[in-house]
Amino acid sequence: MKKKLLGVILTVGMLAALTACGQKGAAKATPDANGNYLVNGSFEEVDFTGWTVTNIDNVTEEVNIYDRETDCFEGVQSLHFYSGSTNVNFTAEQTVSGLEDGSYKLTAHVQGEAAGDENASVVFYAIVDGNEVKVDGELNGYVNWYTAELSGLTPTNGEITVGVRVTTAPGGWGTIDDITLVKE
Ligand SMILES: [Ca+2]
Repeated sequence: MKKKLLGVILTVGMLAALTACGQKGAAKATPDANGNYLVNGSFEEVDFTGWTVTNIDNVTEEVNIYDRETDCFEGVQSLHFYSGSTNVNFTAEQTVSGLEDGSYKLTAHVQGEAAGDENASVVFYAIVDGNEVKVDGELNGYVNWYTAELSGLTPTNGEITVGVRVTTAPGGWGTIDDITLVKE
Protein backbone atom coordinates (compact mmCIF):
# COMPACT_ATOMS: atom_id res chain seq x y z
CA MET A 1 0.00 0.00 0.00
CA LYS A 2 2.78 2.43 0.93
CA LYS A 3 4.67 1.54 -2.25
CA LYS A 4 1.60 2.24 -4.36
CA LEU A 5 1.13 5.64 -2.73
CA LEU A 6 4.79 6.51 -3.34
CA GLY A 7 4.31 5.57 -6.98
CA VAL A 8 1.37 7.93 -7.29
CA ILE A 9 3.36 10.76 -5.66
CA LEU A 10 6.29 10.15 -8.01
CA THR A 11 3.98 10.17 -11.02
CA VAL A 12 2.42 13.46 -9.95
CA GLY A 13 5.90 14.89 -9.39
CA MET A 14 7.03 13.82 -12.85
CA LEU A 15 3.93 15.29 -14.47
CA ALA A 16 4.58 18.58 -12.65
CA ALA A 17 8.17 18.57 -13.90
CA LEU A 18 7.05 17.86 -17.47
CA THR A 19 4.51 20.67 -17.32
CA ALA A 20 7.19 23.07 -16.09
CA CYS A 21 9.42 22.05 -19.01
CA GLY A 22 6.59 22.59 -21.46
CA GLN A 23 6.01 26.08 -20.15
CA LYS A 24 9.70 26.87 -20.40
CA GLY A 25 9.73 25.81 -24.06
CA ALA A 26 6.96 28.27 -24.85
CA ALA A 27 8.66 31.11 -23.01
CA LYS A 28 8.20 34.58 -24.34
CA ALA A 29 11.26 36.02 -26.04
CA THR A 30 12.63 39.03 -24.18
CA PRO A 31 14.89 41.65 -25.76
CA ASP A 32 17.89 43.27 -24.12
CA ALA A 33 17.99 46.95 -23.13
CA ASN A 34 18.50 47.92 -26.78
CA GLY A 35 15.53 45.90 -27.98
CA ASN A 36 17.72 43.13 -29.42
CA TYR A 37 16.19 39.65 -29.22
CA LEU A 38 19.47 37.90 -30.11
CA VAL A 39 21.73 36.40 -27.47
CA ASN A 40 25.34 37.60 -27.69
CA GLY A 41 24.67 39.50 -30.92
CA SER A 42 27.78 41.61 -30.38
CA PHE A 43 30.01 38.61 -29.61
CA GLU A 44 31.03 40.04 -26.24
CA GLU A 45 30.85 36.68 -24.43
CA VAL A 46 33.98 34.56 -23.98
CA ASP A 47 32.66 32.05 -26.51
CA PHE A 48 29.96 31.71 -29.18
CA THR A 49 27.16 31.58 -26.57
CA GLY A 50 23.81 31.78 -28.37
CA TRP A 51 25.28 30.95 -31.78
CA THR A 52 25.75 27.73 -33.68
CA VAL A 53 28.94 28.17 -35.67
CA THR A 54 29.67 25.57 -38.35
CA ASN A 55 33.08 25.48 -39.99
CA ILE A 56 32.02 23.72 -43.21
CA ASP A 57 34.35 20.88 -44.17
CA ASN A 58 36.59 22.29 -41.42
CA VAL A 59 38.42 24.40 -44.02
CA THR A 60 38.32 27.78 -42.29
CA GLU A 61 41.61 28.16 -40.46
CA GLU A 62 40.29 30.70 -37.98
CA VAL A 63 36.69 31.34 -36.99
CA ASN A 64 36.68 32.63 -33.45
CA ILE A 65 35.96 35.42 -30.99
CA TYR A 66 38.30 38.33 -31.64
CA ASP A 67 39.21 40.70 -28.80
CA ARG A 68 40.98 43.27 -30.97
CA GLU A 69 38.94 46.32 -30.07
CA THR A 70 39.94 48.22 -33.22
CA ASP A 71 38.30 45.54 -35.37
CA CYS A 72 34.92 45.77 -33.64
CA PHE A 73 31.84 47.65 -34.67
CA GLU A 74 30.45 47.67 -31.14
CA GLY A 75 31.95 46.72 -27.78
CA VAL A 76 35.39 45.12 -27.62
CA GLN A 77 34.89 41.76 -29.38
CA SER A 78 33.63 40.41 -32.71
CA LEU A 79 33.32 37.23 -34.75
CA HIS A 80 36.59 36.90 -36.67
CA PHE A 81 37.44 34.74 -39.68
CA TYR A 82 40.60 34.11 -41.67
CA SER A 83 42.19 31.49 -43.85
CA GLY A 84 45.70 31.67 -45.27
CA SER A 85 46.00 28.62 -47.51
CA THR A 86 42.46 27.22 -47.58
CA ASN A 87 39.02 28.64 -48.30
CA VAL A 88 36.90 30.42 -45.75
CA ASN A 89 33.58 28.59 -45.46
CA PHE A 90 31.40 28.82 -42.37
CA THR A 91 27.98 29.71 -41.03
CA ALA A 92 26.85 31.24 -37.74
CA GLU A 93 23.19 30.85 -36.87
CA GLN A 94 20.76 31.55 -34.04
CA THR A 95 17.06 30.81 -33.59
CA VAL A 96 14.78 33.02 -31.52
CA SER A 97 11.39 31.67 -30.52
CA GLY A 98 8.53 33.01 -28.43
CA LEU A 99 8.41 36.30 -30.35
CA GLU A 100 5.16 38.18 -30.10
CA ASP A 101 3.35 38.98 -33.35
CA GLY A 102 4.79 41.84 -35.32
CA SER A 103 7.43 42.85 -37.80
CA TYR A 104 11.11 42.38 -37.04
CA LYS A 105 14.32 43.71 -38.56
CA LEU A 106 17.75 42.10 -38.77
CA THR A 107 20.81 44.35 -38.90
CA ALA A 108 24.42 43.17 -39.11
CA HIS A 109 27.85 44.61 -39.80
CA VAL A 110 30.87 43.17 -41.58
CA GLN A 111 34.34 44.38 -42.56
CA GLY A 112 37.22 42.60 -44.22
CA GLU A 113 38.71 41.59 -47.52
CA ALA A 114 38.05 38.83 -50.01
CA ALA A 115 41.68 38.68 -51.20
CA GLY A 116 40.70 39.32 -54.79
CA ASP A 117 38.05 36.58 -54.87
CA GLU A 118 35.25 37.93 -57.05
CA ASN A 119 32.98 35.07 -56.00
CA ALA A 120 33.43 35.67 -52.29
CA SER A 121 30.16 36.04 -50.47
CA VAL A 122 28.88 37.18 -47.13
CA VAL A 123 25.18 36.44 -46.94
CA PHE A 124 23.01 37.42 -44.00
CA TYR A 125 19.76 35.52 -43.90
CA ALA A 126 16.59 35.02 -41.93
CA ILE A 127 14.33 31.99 -42.00
CA VAL A 128 10.70 32.92 -41.37
CA ASP A 129 7.92 30.33 -41.55
CA GLY A 130 10.31 28.01 -43.38
CA ASN A 131 11.20 30.59 -46.04
CA GLU A 132 14.66 32.10 -46.28
CA VAL A 133 15.16 35.76 -47.09
CA LYS A 134 18.68 37.06 -47.50
CA VAL A 135 20.85 40.07 -48.18
CA ASP A 136 24.45 40.30 -49.33
CA GLY A 137 27.11 41.91 -47.20
CA GLU A 138 30.27 43.36 -48.73
CA LEU A 139 33.94 43.03 -47.87
CA ASN A 140 35.17 46.55 -48.57
CA GLY A 141 38.48 46.62 -46.74
CA TYR A 142 39.85 47.05 -43.25
CA VAL A 143 37.31 48.62 -40.84
CA ASN A 144 35.30 49.87 -43.81
CA TRP A 145 32.12 48.56 -42.24
CA TYR A 146 29.22 47.43 -44.38
CA THR A 147 25.77 47.36 -42.82
CA ALA A 148 23.27 44.76 -44.03
CA GLU A 149 19.56 44.97 -43.21
CA LEU A 150 16.56 42.70 -43.61
CA SER A 151 13.27 44.22 -42.55
CA GLY A 152 9.65 43.11 -42.66
CA LEU A 153 10.25 39.75 -40.97
CA THR A 154 6.79 38.67 -39.79
CA PRO A 155 6.69 35.11 -38.46
CA THR A 156 3.33 33.50 -37.73
CA ASN A 157 4.84 30.99 -35.26
CA GLY A 158 6.89 33.44 -33.17
CA GLU A 159 10.16 32.07 -34.50
CA ILE A 160 12.98 33.60 -36.57
CA THR A 161 16.30 31.99 -37.39
CA VAL A 162 19.02 34.44 -38.36
CA GLY A 163 22.46 33.67 -39.68
CA VAL A 164 25.41 34.50 -41.88
CA ARG A 165 27.19 32.39 -44.49
CA VAL A 166 30.72 33.39 -45.49
CA THR A 167 32.79 31.92 -48.32
CA THR A 168 36.04 33.31 -49.72
CA ALA A 169 39.14 32.02 -51.45
CA PRO A 170 42.33 31.55 -49.40
CA GLY A 171 43.50 34.83 -47.92
CA GLY A 172 40.04 36.09 -47.01
CA TRP A 173 39.56 37.69 -43.62
CA GLY A 174 37.19 39.89 -41.68
CA THR A 175 35.02 40.42 -38.67
CA ILE A 176 31.26 40.41 -38.15
CA ASP A 177 29.72 42.33 -35.28
CA ASP A 178 26.64 43.84 -33.66
CA ILE A 179 23.94 41.62 -35.15
CA THR A 180 20.54 42.73 -33.92
CA LEU A 181 16.97 41.50 -34.33
CA VAL A 182 14.58 44.21 -33.18
CA LYS A 183 10.85 44.75 -33.41
CA GLU A 184 10.02 47.42 -36.00
CA1 LIG B 1 31.06 43.42 -30.46
